[in-house]
Amino acid sequence: MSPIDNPGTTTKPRTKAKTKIARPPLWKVILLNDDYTPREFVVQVLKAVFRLNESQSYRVMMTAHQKGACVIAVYTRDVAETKAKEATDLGKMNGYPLYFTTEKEE
Ligand code: TYC
Repeated sequence: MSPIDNPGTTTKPRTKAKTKIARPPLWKVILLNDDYTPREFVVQVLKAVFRLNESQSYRVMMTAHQKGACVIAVYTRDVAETKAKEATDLGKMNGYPLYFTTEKEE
């Protein structure tokens, strides 16, 4: 607040070094299209692993279906890699080639 806004106050320059905490880099989880996994199965996996609701899941699935890939969400590296593996494994367990990959956000 300036001394004009609030007479009697002034702002001193900071002398003490303030520790800045860098934000951790974020990683994208990307859904890749394939020709075999049923659309409804993709939607179920998106809801279960990424906590998307029905319409968010449907939109992500359709974007991957039409464009080849779709970014689902961003997380810290560990979380992104764990979720991508969990989701890919769910497909594998059901005999589908469904694939999720991760990529560092620039
Ligand atoms: N292309 C699949 C089909 O036609 C559906 C699908 C959509 C699969 C998105 C994977 O990431 C995907 N049954």
